[in-house]
Amino acid sequence: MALVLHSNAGNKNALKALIAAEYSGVKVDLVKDFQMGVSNKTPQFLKMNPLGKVPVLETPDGAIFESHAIARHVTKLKADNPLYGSSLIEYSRIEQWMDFAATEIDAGLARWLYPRLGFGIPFNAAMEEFAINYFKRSLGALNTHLANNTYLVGQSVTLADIVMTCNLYMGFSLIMTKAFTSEFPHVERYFWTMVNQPNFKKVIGEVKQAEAVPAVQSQKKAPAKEQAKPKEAKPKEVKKEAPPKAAEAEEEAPKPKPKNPLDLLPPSKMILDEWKRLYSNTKTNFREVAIKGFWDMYDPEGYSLWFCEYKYNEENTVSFVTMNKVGGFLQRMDLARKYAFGKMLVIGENPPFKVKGLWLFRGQEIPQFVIDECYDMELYEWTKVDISDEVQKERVNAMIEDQEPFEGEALLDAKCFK
Ligand SMILES: N[C@@H](CCC(=O)N[C@@H](CS)C(=O)NCC(=O)O)C(=O)O
Repeated sequence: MALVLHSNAGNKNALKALIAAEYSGVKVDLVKDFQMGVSNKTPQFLKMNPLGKVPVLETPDGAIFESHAIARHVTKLKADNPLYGSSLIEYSRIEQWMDFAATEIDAGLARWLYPRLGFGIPFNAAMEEFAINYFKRSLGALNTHLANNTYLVGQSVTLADIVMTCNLYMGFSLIMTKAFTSEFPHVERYFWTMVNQPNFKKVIGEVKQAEAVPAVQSQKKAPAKEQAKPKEAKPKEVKKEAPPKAAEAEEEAPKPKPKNPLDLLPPSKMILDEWKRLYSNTKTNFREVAIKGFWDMYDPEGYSLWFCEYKYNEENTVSFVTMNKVGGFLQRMDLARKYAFGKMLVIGENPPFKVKGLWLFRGQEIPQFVIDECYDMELYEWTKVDISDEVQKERVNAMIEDQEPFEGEALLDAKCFK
């Protein structure tokens, strides 16, 4: 019998096991046609979990409830699973962060979110203020840890990252707006990096950040459906008279995708793919072939060039964390592949490392959808290149070429977005 997970789809507690299963190569089937409030109240279900809560994992040896226990079980099915680290101290720290994710992040978030959604404790403004401050203290601690660590433990994804990200997911998608999370830039970077990992993306899909804190809704009778469908929940401000929708979102008819305004620009003589091909295929005489080819193709009316510089270079004290940060940025720029080319340099032999880059964008401005969708953009200072200035033009060349030394310093890393 295969492993069967009983839960509604998109439930952040069920996602933990499903993502762990992806990383571990374990097959876990999500039960079909699960109906929250019905399927989990049947006598058969209550035999598996007397509380009637999801998720529950049905195994050939019996059922397991509690999302962390389930995720641990799935992880342990793979011998020497790197999700559990590679030493006792790593294992213990993974457990530490899993507990932190449950007792600080999840519990802290629940004290803020649930009264607004009308679940459990009734809403009270003073209590909310206390809950937010308490939660911010936990997020602050997490942010401090992530300032110098790409992952919670060690140098790759562990079960702690899976659990933490799933708990943060409910917050990011339902109540933690950009205005709130910008106080915790390392948590932001961490969260968006995690949800964009292929094994996460496969399970969670596209994640959108809440645009507004949900309005206070009237108290629900049963305090149990709070997390029924965080994935489909509407993060937008709900009108007072509207029926509560956070947990039971209806299916919406798919809207036609609006055209990207960049596709409506007058055609350009510069074919971005041609430039990307030339860049990739030039192995020798880079200046004479690729750089010259770039300026021959460059269309200053259809495209613009931008320098960027990381605003918090003093924080770049660990080489691999800095390189991962830049790698995450390029991953998140994926949405702009049709409209952009970029070079990112990590500069210096010793910390703190400087991160500087050059970007070519379709149009005369940095595309608005890139600013809106890729939160890294605001971590950089952006300056439009003045191509009539030979000094700036030469700086463009040096960046495209990964010229070393760059501005008198060695390069630790150079990454290309193409
Ligand atoms: N600590 C449990 C929490 C489980 C939980 O609260 N599940 C909610 C949905 S996410 C539920 O099933 N509520 C239904 C109910 O309370 O009847 C875990 O991590 O699995």
